Amino acid sequence: GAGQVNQPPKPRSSLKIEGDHYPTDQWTNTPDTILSHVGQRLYLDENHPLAITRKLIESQFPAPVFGNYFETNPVVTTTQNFDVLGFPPDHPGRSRTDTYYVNDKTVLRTHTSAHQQAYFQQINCNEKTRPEEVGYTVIADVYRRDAIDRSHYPVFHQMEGAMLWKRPESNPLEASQETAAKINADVDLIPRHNVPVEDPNPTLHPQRNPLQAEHHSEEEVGAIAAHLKRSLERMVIMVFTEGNKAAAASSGSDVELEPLKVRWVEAYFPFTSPSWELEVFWQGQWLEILGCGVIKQDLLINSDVPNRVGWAFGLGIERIAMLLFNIPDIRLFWSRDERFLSQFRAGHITRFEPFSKHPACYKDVAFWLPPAAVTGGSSAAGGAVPFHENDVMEIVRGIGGDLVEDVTLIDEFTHPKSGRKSMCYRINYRSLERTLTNEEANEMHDKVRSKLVGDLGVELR
Ligand code: FA5
Ligand code: MG
Repeated sequence: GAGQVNQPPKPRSSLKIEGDHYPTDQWTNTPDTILSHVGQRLYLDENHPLAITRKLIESQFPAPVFGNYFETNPVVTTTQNFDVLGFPPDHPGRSRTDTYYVNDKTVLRTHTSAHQQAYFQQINCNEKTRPEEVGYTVIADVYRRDAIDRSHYPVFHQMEGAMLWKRPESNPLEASQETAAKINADVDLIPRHNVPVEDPNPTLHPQRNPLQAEHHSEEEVGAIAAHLKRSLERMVIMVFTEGNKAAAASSGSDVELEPLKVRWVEAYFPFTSPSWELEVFWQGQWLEILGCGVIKQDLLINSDVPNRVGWAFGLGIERIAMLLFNIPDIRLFWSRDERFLSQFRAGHITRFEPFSKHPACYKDVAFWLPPAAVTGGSSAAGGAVPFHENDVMEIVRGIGGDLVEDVTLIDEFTHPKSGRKSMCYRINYRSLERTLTNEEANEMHDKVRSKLVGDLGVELR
């Protein structure tokens, strides 16, 4: 009943994850609802759409140049997830509002980049036995406190990929023409395509997308960027073509298919420069599917491969699978419903047939922030906690779980006299599997309301 919510959660002295016990502390913010997703390895379940998508992408990054790997344990150190990659101490990604901490030194990885250093070291270790393997892909489950909507889920899957080239041992900058020529020869090996791609910005921009001038020449970076972009464009075009073939087959006639629209956008990551994101136009909007760039040389130097240069990318597998199978809601990937699972078979790309959509149930909650709270800050352990929207998301997720389709801020204002701030969120309660009763939705909503008061100190309006 609703009474339960006001009881403080049982303090846990340790968290058990993949068989290991981790002591908790004031940084711990990983709830059991999140831990229940650990170890499912959906990407190995060969008839699951995430596994089918993994195989398809891996086929674009084949042996002997690439090894295709996976990482089952999501627990990594803050060093691996942030420090090694050059995240500054005040980067918002480090905050407890964005990341699930196991304790102050350990997190659930927020991206597969947490394994970059280990895979670069592996390339170095394998130099004698497998010198031709200079690239890799690695797929894993990743965890983020994030918004709630149809393309965001707190647990999702990323595939990281990277490829390195060897430079001359001495004066690599002086011999950069040679390195660039070698990389350009590899660019020519990637088949061309004729899909127009929007790419309005120059490869390098002195402020927004700088060259690592102390390490790289413009020729080298131009060649690496060309290889990176052509490899990823080809992968996306292949995925989209497979999806369109499936669409044509399932409709049984030659329907007018929406042409593929792709664009490159400048981006920033602490561990690449220059950096980009690739977006695909899907169902009326631009959907970001991956981030990538030229690997920071300092990271390669610290990972036992100082004499190599290269690129890396990280993509959201669910985002690609949604395009491929036409899956409309990211929650479906976790469904055990046979009406979902029975539609997919290893090696086959088919269009998802939605089962009847159950009615939405919208409930609003409006509240005043506590007088001291300000928005937009990041919370540090121990100190006064500023209001952060992700805390609202986490409360809703903890109570509604997969019965919540999305949460949107519909109103926000500051009272002219008191200066207090009011927020109104609209929660859409909708099950993928059945019709929710209004009583059920009300019960969840009441719990959300009291937990907002209890945990965030807001005043309901
Ligand atoms: C990263 O995570 C970088 N590590 C990517 C990278 C790797 C850059 C290597 C450079 C070199 P980003 O936070 O943008 O970047 O996430 C990458 C992709 O994960 C996004 O493009 C998107 O496809 C997917 N993604 C991000 N958040 C979510 C979410 N909550 N639910 C589902 N997919 C998501
Ligand atoms: Mg991004």
